[in-house]
Amino acid sequence: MARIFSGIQPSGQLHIGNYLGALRNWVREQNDDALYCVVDLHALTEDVDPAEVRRGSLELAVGLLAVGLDPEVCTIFVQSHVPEHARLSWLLECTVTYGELTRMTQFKDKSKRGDVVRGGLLTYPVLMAADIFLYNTEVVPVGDDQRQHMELTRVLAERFNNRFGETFVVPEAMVPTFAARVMDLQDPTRKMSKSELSPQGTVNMYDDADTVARKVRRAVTDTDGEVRWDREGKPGVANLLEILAALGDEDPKAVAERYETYGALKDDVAGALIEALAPIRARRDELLEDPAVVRALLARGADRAGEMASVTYARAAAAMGLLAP
Ligand code: ATP
Ligand code: LTN
Repeated sequence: MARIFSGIQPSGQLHIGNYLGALRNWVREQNDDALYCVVDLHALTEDVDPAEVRRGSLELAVGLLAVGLDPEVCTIFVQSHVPEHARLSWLLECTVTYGELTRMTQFKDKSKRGDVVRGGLLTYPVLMAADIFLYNTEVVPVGDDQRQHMELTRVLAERFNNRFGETFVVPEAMVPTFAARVMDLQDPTRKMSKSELSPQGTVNMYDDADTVARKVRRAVTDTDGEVRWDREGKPGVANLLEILAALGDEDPKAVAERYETYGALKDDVAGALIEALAPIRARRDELLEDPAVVRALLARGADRAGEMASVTYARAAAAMGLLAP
């Protein structure tokens, strides 16, 4: 069984892009060698309210359980509970170059948005690499937007191994074929995102049925009127087709053939989303009634993760010449 690791930030609300691009695959791939992490340190790279981060971390852990991760099968934990993430990140910062970091498109996009650009936003992908290396990860299930970060991660592993001796496993990204980049329903040229404020263009995981139906009905399409899967030429329609295809494990081209009108397509997209999200919302409501259970489970997850992480960190520190304590 391959060692699997992935992470998600506790900033903002979970949306169907997170679900189709990442979480659904986390659930499918979970095994007792899989670790899933609430990356709270990554959330600090943008302007955040401390109370929101705290609340968001627990709520996100609840969300991971609600989508179907089973803590008896995989390990679920919070990044800051395992101090080796930040410690290994520093070692790796001393191997990455400034040019490599400033070339990252996510850094370029996000640094344009705010009025200050903090160091953590620049070094964000290095912390992500540390997350991955600590557990000798082989496979990282992520959405399409993380491809560039994964490429840098592989470069850092190879560079470290060449310079300091075989230390890290070189990981592979696992990106779904369809719905790996779910687009904003109001602006289908932009990815659906937690941090971009586009409430009408974003279907949140816990939206009720009426809200989901309204957002899908108002989704931007085009004036051509033909249902066809064409990501470049018809991004709005292609996005709806991919959402429906992913939910039914089908090919979007085959799905397109079944529809004559945008209206019928939208009805079915809304229906499929409502059906998929309802049980998740119900489980989340149940879990929120007893947060102490979730916290206990996160503590157990951090213990398990910490044991592995300390071994890899010690190996990397020794390889770079740090004197053992
Ligand atoms: P941000 O708004 O800060 O970019 P986000 O919504 O991308 O946040 P993350 O925590 O960064 O959320 O990502 C969690 C996982 O969800 C990642 O694997 C990411 O690739 C995936 N993901 C995020 N947005 C989408 C999307 N629109 N379509 C498909 N996958 C996505
Ligand atoms: N950068 C990722 C979140 C993330 C991650 C990771 C994903 C942080 N550490 C390790 C996979 C593996 C994002 O989705 N924005």
